[in-house]
Amino acid sequence: MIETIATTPYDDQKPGTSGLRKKVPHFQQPNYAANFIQSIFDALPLDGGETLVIGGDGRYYNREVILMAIRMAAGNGYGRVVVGKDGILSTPAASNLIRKRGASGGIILSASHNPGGAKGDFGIKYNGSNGGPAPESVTARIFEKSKSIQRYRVWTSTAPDISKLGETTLGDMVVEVIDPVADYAELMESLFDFAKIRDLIASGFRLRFDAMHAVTGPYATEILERRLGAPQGSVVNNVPKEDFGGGHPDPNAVHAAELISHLMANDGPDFGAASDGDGDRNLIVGKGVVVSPSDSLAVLAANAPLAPAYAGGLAGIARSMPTSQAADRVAQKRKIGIYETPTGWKFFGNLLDAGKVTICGEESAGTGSDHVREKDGVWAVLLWLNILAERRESVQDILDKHWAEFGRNFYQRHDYEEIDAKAANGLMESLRDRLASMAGQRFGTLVVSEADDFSYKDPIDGSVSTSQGVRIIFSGGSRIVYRLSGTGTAGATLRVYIERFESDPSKHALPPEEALKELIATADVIGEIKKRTGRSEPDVVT
Ligand code: VG1
Ligand code: CO
Repeated sequence: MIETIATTPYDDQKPGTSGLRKKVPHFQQPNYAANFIQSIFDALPLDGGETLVIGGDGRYYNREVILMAIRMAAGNGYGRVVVGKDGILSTPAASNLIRKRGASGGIILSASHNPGGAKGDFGIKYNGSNGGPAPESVTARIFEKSKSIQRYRVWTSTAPDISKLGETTLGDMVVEVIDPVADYAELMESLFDFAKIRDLIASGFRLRFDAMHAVTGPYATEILERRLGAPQGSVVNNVPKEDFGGGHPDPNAVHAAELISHLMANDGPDFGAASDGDGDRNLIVGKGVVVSPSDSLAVLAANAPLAPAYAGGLAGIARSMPTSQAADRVAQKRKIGIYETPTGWKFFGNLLDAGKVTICGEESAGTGSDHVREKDGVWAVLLWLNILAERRESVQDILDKHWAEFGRNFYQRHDYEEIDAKAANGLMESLRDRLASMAGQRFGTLVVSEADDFSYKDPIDGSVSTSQGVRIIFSGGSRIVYRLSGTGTAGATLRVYIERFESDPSKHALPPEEALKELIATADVIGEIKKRTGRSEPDVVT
C-alpha cells in the first residue's frame, strides 16, 4: 500500500557541486533524507513504470537511506529498481548501469572524498538517463520542490533484503539486487587491451592500488588481481568500511601519503594508484613521481589512441576551468576541440552526449571518457596501464617526454579548509570588486592581462552559469584562480589554483613550489588570504 506521510520543508537542501552533502546527524533529522528524495521525484517528469538505479559508496547511513529510497520509489510509481548488493555501487558503475539498463535515472548516495562514519559526511545526488549528474536546471528544480514539500510517498512494507542477489517485488515494483562489479568489469574489458596489460604484469611490473577502505576495493580486486593477474595483495585497504577505516578517502599527497611513500622507495612498485570514497577519482603515482591530475589528463589524452576504445582518436577534450591548460596544448597539436567548463562533472554531460568530446578531466583527480557520464577512477588507472603496456617506459619517462613535446604547465592547488564563511565570502567579494581595475596592474615581474569571474554558456543547450571562480591571468598565460568549494560541510573551503607554463625543457625538472614561487606569493597579495582568513599556510597542497 502506498502511504502518504505529512512532512515539513527544510530550507537548506540546495545541491552543491555534486549533490546534497551534510554531516550524518544533519541527515538523521526527521524526514531529512525522505524530503530530499521526494523532492527529486517531484522535480522529475515521471509517468510511472520507470527504472531507477540505486547505490552508494557504503559509508555510514548508506543502508538506511537505500532501504528508504527503495520504498519511496515503489510509493512513487517506479516499475523497477536496480540496486547493488548491500547497497554498493561506485559512482561510475552506477552511471554505467543507468545507461546499460535504460533507466530513467539513478540515486547515488555518497559524499565522495569527504570522511565518513557516524559523525562524518553523507550525501545524495541524482543522475539522469544519460548516466550523468543532473544539470543545474534539474538541481534547481529539486531545491524549489524541497522548499515547499508537504508530504512524501512510501510503500508501507519494509524493503526486501538487499544482501541477496536476485529479483523480488515490493508492491508492483521489481527490486533487482545485482552484483555491483560484474557489469562494470565487463565494460572495462571492452575498452582496454587486457591481454597486453596482463603481459606487462606477468613481466614483473609491480603495482599497488590503495582503495582507502572505500568503494573501489571490490572493483580493483576483481579487475587488477583476478582478471589482470596482479599478485594477491596488490590492492590494499580493499574492504569498504562505513567509516573508511577512520581515514579521509581523498587520493592526494596528504591523505594517500602511505601509498606515495611506497612509490618513493627504491625497491618499491613501478606504479601506484588510489581512488576516493565513491570511486570516481584517481591518483597516479610512478616510481619516484606523483603525477599531477592536470598532467594526467594531458598524458591520457595524448596517448589514449594506444588503447582499443580510443584507437580512432579523440573527438575533443574538456577540462574544468581551474584545471591546468596542459590538455589544451594536446588539443592544439592534435587539432581537436578543447572546452573549458565550470567545476563539476555535470557540465561535461552535454558535450559528451553531443559527441564533441571523448575525454574530460578536472584538477581534483577526476578523469573520464564517453564510456559513462561520470569521472572514473579505475578507468583512469586502466588507461594508464594500457599505455604503459604499449610503451613499456616508466611513468617518469612518459612525463618527461610529454613535457618535452608539449611544454610543462607547472601547477598547484592550495586549499584552505573550514575557514570562517564570512571571511571567505568577503575575500571573494573583494576580489570581484577589484576585477575591473585589475588589468595592467603589476605585481613583481607579473603583469595582469585579464581578470574576470568565470561564466560559462553551454554550447549545446545555451544555459548560462555565472560566478564560477575569479581568474587573474597574467601576460604570458600564468594564472591564479580563486573559488569556494561547493562540496564541504563545515565552514567554507577556499581553493586557490596556481599555474605557469614553461616551454624550456631545461627547466622542466624544477619542483613546482619553486617554479611557482612568485605566483604563490602574488596569490596572497591579490587575494589577501592571510589577512582575511588568519591562515598562514594552506591545509592541503595538491
Ligand atoms: C570538488 C572538486 C571538483 C569535483 C567535485 C566532486 O568540488 O573540486 O572538481 O567535481 O569535488 O567530486 P568543490 O566544489 O569542492 O571544489 V567528488 O569525487 O566529490 O564526486
Ligand atoms: Co568522488
